[in-house]
Amino acid sequence: MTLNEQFVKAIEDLDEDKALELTDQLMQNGVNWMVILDLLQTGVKLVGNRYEEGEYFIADLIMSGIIFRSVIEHYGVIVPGILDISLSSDTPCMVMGTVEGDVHDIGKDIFISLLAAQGIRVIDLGTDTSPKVFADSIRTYAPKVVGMSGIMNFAVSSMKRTIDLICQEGLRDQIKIIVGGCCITAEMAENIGADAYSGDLLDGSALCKKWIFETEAD
Ligand code: B12
Repeated sequence: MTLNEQFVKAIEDLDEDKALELTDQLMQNGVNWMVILDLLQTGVKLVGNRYEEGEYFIADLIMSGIIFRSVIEHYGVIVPGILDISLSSDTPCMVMGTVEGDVHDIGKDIFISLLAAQGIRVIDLGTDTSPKVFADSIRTYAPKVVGMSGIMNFAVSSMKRTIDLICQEGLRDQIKIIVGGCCITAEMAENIGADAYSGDLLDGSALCKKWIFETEAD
């Protein structure tokens, strides 16, 4: 079995110690963190499959989330706690949340870390974020961009309700909206009225950066 396969298996088997040990080896071999992220996602998908098959339970899903975070933190990608306050309040900002009904936040947090690393102040609205909280946050923080994350199948309808409310409240012209997460595709994003979808964190963060600094220059 290759090192990559062993790593995926350690995630699937929920063996945190092994996963961290293999993370060190992958890092020593100079493996890029985006590759590690892909491997992690493969591993948690296998955990999800075993959950669907009735072999794993909720506690196992929770454990897979814990291992995911601990590997990423071990690698030094997520910097918990300093995201909102590390940049001054006149730094251009965006707001970002997991949409109503959905509590999955690992993808959102990684995206926020990446944005923060590029000098973008990100207001994290957390999980299960109602359309009203999104709309209120636009009035409160005047962001250039609103980001929405969703992983449950139903999350796309939460995204739509959120965008509809933003339009009804006359706030749509002030912002760009990017959506992501495995509940949604580019076509769906267009249908619900988002400006962009990105399945790729680097492309997504580059787009946010472009939007924020383009509108800054206007
Ligand atoms: C860990 C996990 C949990 C943890 C979450 C911990 C946490 N803090 O997030 C807990 C235990 C809480 C959980 C709960 C539940 N879960 Co769950 N969970 C998972 C699991 C195993 C991994 C998810 C994950 O973190 N993936 C890794 C991250 C990094 O991936 P990601 O979020 O997709 O993000 C990536 C991209 O999508 C993108 N991205 C994400 N957001 C955004 C936003 C933007 C703007 C951009 C540009 C990009 C972007 O960037 C990331 C990196 O590429 C998945 C399995 C799977 N196949 O994914 C099931 C899974 C998602 N869960 C599932 C289910 C059924 C549930 C529960 C209903 C279980 C239950 N009976 O209670 C609850 C739902 C709770 C709720 N209402 O939300 C199903 C969902 C079915 C569906 N599609 O609707 C899955 C697919 C498992 C399965 N195969 O059955 N879960």
